[in-house]
Amino acid sequence: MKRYLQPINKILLLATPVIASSMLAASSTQAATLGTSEATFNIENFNRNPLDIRTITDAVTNTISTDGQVITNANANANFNADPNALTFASNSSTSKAQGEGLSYLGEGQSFAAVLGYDFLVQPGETFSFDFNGLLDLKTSIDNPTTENATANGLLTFELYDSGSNRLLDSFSIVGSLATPGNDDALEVQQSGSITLDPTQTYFNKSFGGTQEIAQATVKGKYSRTFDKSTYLTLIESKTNQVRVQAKVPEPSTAFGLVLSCGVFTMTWKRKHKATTSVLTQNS
Ligand SMILES: [Ca+2]
Repeated sequence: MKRYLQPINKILLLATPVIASSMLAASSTQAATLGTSEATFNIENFNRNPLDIRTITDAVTNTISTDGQVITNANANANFNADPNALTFASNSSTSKAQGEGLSYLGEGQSFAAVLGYDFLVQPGETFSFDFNGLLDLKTSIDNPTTENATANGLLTFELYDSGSNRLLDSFSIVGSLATPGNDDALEVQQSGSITLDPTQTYFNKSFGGTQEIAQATVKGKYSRTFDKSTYLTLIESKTNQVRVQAKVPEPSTAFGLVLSCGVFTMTWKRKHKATTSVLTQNS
């Protein structure tokens, strides 16, 4: 990781909120689909300040409709407030939603938000610590499993690296996925030994199977690790949320004919991107 010589005096770094949305409407109104994937994360009570900070946001939507109505929204926000004389905290959120109605359409949304803190300095025998809380919330809903499907995926993670060696020291992640219909459903939490979750304020809720599915995780916890030598630490926290809803006409020949008809086929692609760094890692 890049080392910066001058410590932060006071910086509030806001990634420009990004919003991508698209909507296509056509004649028919039939069965409906819905997919949402949301994540928020807050980090506070840092006992050390970073020497540099970054925030990243990104959002993308894609809609296609040949016979139906589809709406997608993707939003991302991130901020990091580093102040040696006050509270240092970071927070960010990411939301992707898609809903459709009709016989033939596709809607996709993807959002990404991240905060990065570079070079927290910890002296020999000292402890680096912070508190965190966050949630990951996925939902899918369809009416007709033979013609419709909805998926929602989310990944919320933070990692601590030794800035000098780039070695991963600790990590925490919540991974969720829903496929409706389908069995590709999951909600998993992984954490390394320096991370403690508060059991009284950590909840998991999942409902897999059927035409409406849910995967939700609410977490509150603490990171704390003591170092036996002088160490610079880098914190990278990020979240990616993706949704997709789709419906298709049962007869492939009919759908193919519609796609080939340019007068009926419409497509939009909107992308808004704002990043304060080029070091953007994004699931695809
Ligand atoms: Ca499922």
